[in-house]
Parts: sequence; structure tokens; C-alpha cells
Amino acid sequence: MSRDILVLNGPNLNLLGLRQPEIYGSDTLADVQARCEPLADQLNLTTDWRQSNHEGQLIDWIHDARTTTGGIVINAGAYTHTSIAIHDALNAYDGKVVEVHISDIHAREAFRHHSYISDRADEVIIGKGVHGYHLALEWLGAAL
Ligand code: CA2
Repeated sequence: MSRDILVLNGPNLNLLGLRQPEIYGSDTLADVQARCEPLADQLNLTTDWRQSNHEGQLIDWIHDARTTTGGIVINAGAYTHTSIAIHDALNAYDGKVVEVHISDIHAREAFRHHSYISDRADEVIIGKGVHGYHLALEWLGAAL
């Protein structure tokens, strides 16, 4: 199985580290990526990091990943709680799926408690801050 991993980030995660540090911390997405890359190397994984604010773009990238990757790490942002379309795209994906949330979605507003991603995900990492991305790569490193 391929050890190429798509790390997919959804809407507003381009603002990570720039706003609401009390919830999401002060690292930017670029900081998180830079810190994860040496770990990915150690685990013999190759990562492709992408972020989009557009549901269709995220779905197109999931479709492209079907033939090129062994796993997807996905923080779908608020689409987690709304998108049957992303759920369906992940169901058409045969590799491993790890869902990451920086904050503890179960300790926040009720509308964040349900995830359309979780029932497809092979592993779910919630509320560990940006360290959740490291944990996701470690899980995939062992699983693939
Ligand atoms: O905790 C997470 O990782 C979330 O997926 C983040 C989403 C939120 O809608 C989910 O319920 C939980 C929001 C990402 C927005 O990120 C921002 C970061 C800084 C400033 C504003 C938004």
C-alpha cells in the first residue's frame, strides 16, 4: 500500500494561528506542516498538505487521492458537521482515513457534536491541539 498521505484541511483553517488562539493555539498551518514533515520522513511517509475553503475542491482532491495515496488525514473544519458529500467521497476511497480536530468538538456547541466523517474514519483524533496531526501520522505510519 502506498505510503503517500494527503493531509486535507477544510474551511477557515488557513486562519489557524492568526485568530482565536485560545481555541486553536498559535501555530499556523504552515508551522504545523513544517513540524510534521520530519516525523513523516522518520515514518517513511510522504505528505501532501492542502487546504481549501470550498467543499467541491476538497471532494475533487479526495477523488484524486483514490489512485495516488494510501491514507488521508482530514480536518474538514465546519464541513465535518454538514457535509454528506464529503462523507460520500470518503466512502468511495479505499485507503485509510484519519479524522483530526484540533479542539474538542464534543465539549463545544451542540452543532459541533455530530461528525459526518467519523463513521467512515478508521481513526478519530479529537481535542489534542495541533499535536493531533502528529498522532494521525504516527497512526498511519503503523497502519500502512
Ligand atoms: O477543532 C477543529 O479542528 C475544527 O475542525 C475546526 C473548525 C470547526 O468548525 C470545527 O467544528 C472543529 C474551524 C476551523 C476554523 O479555524 C479557525 C482558526 C483560527 C481562527 C478562526 C478559525
